[in-house]
Order: sequence, then structure tokens, then C-alpha cells
Amino acid sequence: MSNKPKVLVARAIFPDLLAKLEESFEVRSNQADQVFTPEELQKELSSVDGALVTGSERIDASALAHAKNLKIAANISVGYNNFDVPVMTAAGVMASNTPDVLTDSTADFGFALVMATARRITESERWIRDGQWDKWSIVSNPLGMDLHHSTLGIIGMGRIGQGIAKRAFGFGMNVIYHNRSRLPEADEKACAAKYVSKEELLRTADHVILVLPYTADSHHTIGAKEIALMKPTATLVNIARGGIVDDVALAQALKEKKIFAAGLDVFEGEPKVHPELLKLSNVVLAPHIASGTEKTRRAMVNLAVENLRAALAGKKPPSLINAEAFKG
Ligand code: 8YV
Repeated sequence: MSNKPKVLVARAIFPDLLAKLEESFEVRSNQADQVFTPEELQKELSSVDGALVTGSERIDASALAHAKNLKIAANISVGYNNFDVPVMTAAGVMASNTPDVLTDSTADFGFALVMATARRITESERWIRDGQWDKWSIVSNPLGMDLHHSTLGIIGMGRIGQGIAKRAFGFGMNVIYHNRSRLPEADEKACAAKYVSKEELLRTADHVILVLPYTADSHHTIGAKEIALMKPTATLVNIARGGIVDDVALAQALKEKKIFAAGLDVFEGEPKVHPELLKLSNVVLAPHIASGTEKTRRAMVNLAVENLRAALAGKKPPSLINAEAFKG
């Protein structure tokens, strides 16, 4: 029997990073990458001191029911709506996430999705592959909406939102934003963004991008009522979380051409995608890959491991969410 701390790695990670972890811990890994059922997760957590988890693992009262030795659940993700933080704190389990290391990759992808959506890139590719391109045409080949000198509305102006605003500056875009709280003047200046109400943003933006955390308050931030405020020529991009947009209302609006197009990296109930969205040509679909470059995913795993190592050594994890759970 080893006396190394026991660690669960709930999903597949890069083999070299797993091997490194195995030098210090007794690791129970899941390189098959099958998502645990809630019952399996509860059982897995019952015998470990720490766990590396992702957005697919919900850490709540049921998951923690028998987790008597668990000191930390380290999310390999910046968003942590999979954590019931008050329950974790009450159980003395530290919660950590992976901020900063994914900001630029995620902002790059958000901007790419705005471009792909406005300029109909994936639709155009499908059109060519379907053999529909028989001649160049001024009017009948897929025509899109401009980004340059248009107005970009960012809902959720944290690190990633600000990163997107800085990218938009290079395209000569006018950037407006809405956030729970207004940014300090210096930050607004640094990303040349103007604070407006959610309603004004929806009414005036040519392209709307959602980058806010998912909470009970942000559930269905965009539904039929909000879409009705948008311009018929506008696009909507969601790189935040499924549930922030009412996907049923969005599919209906896209079908009725109430807005020009949408780009979605996240979905309500993913990996399931609402069947109506799959039928529409004016929506760009991506499988939750905004942070998905190998370099960034490695950095995310490394930061999660750093959090885990600190917690199991009795030190404060660098990106601890619930400071109250740290008994230093
Ligand atoms: C993760 C994300 O890949 O960090 C986030 O909040 O959405 C992604 O970067 C995903 O949540 C898996 O845990």
C-alpha cells in the first residue's frame, strides 16, 4: 500500500501530464474518457484526497455524500457552474478553477465565431461541398454582414470579454458592453468600450457576443423577448454556457429570420444539440472548443494540478474559489 495521497483524474488528460502526476500521487485515472454517471462520481470521490474534474462533473451534495477525505476539486475550466460552492465550502472541500491561462485562446475563438457567423463561412463550405458553386456571382453567392466599422455588443465583460473587445479594435469596430458592474474607467479605456444597458446593447449592436458566467440569474439571458429587440441583420454568438440562451427560442427566431445568424459553441444540455438548430443553415455550430488549443488545454491541466498539489500540501491553491474552505 502506498502512502501517497490518492487523486482522481475524472477525464482523460495528456499522457505525459498524467505520468508526472503519478510520480507524486496514487492516481485513479479515466483515460477512456467516459463521463461518470452521478453514482459513479460519488463512488470515485469516496476514496480520494483530491480530484481533477471538468465541467462535465457536477460537484454537489450528492457527489460529496461519501467524500470523507476530499480536500479539493480542481476544475480544468474557468467557468465553475458545475460546482455547488456553498455545499463544497460547508463540506470543507476547496474549489479551484483555471482563470487567465485560457483568456487569449478563448477570445481568439470568440472573435473567429463572430467572423464565421457574419461571413457565413461554414455555410459557404457546405454549399461548395454540396456541388452548388457553378459560377461566381455578384448577388447570388452567400453574402454576409460586415464586421469592420460595425457595432459589437459584448455581454459579460470579464477577462475574455475584454480580450474580445481588444481584438475588435483592430477591425475598427465600435464596442459596447453590458456587465453586472461597470468596469473602472481605465479598463474601459484600455478596450475602448462603452457601457450600455442590456436593452440598448441588443437594440443597437450589429453583432452580439455572450461571455458571461452561468448562474441562476443569467439563465436565459437571451430568449424570445431579447431576440425581438435585435436588428434583423444582427448576429448572436454564445461562447459562455448553454442555458444562457433559450435554444428553442433561438432556433425559432433563426427559422423565421428574425436575426441574420447565430454562432454557438455551447448548448443547453450539451453534448445534445437542439434538433431544430441542426436543420438550420444560418447557424454555425462548434463543440465547446473555445479554449481548445493543445497549448492552452495543457496550461489549464497544469494550473489545475498546481491547485491540487497546493491543497494536498496544506498550502493555499493559486486559484482558489472558496477561500473559507482553506484551513491554512
Ligand atoms: C472548458 C470552458 O474546456 O473554461 C471554461 O469555462 O468552458 C472550457 O474552457 C470546459 O468547461 C471543460 O471543463
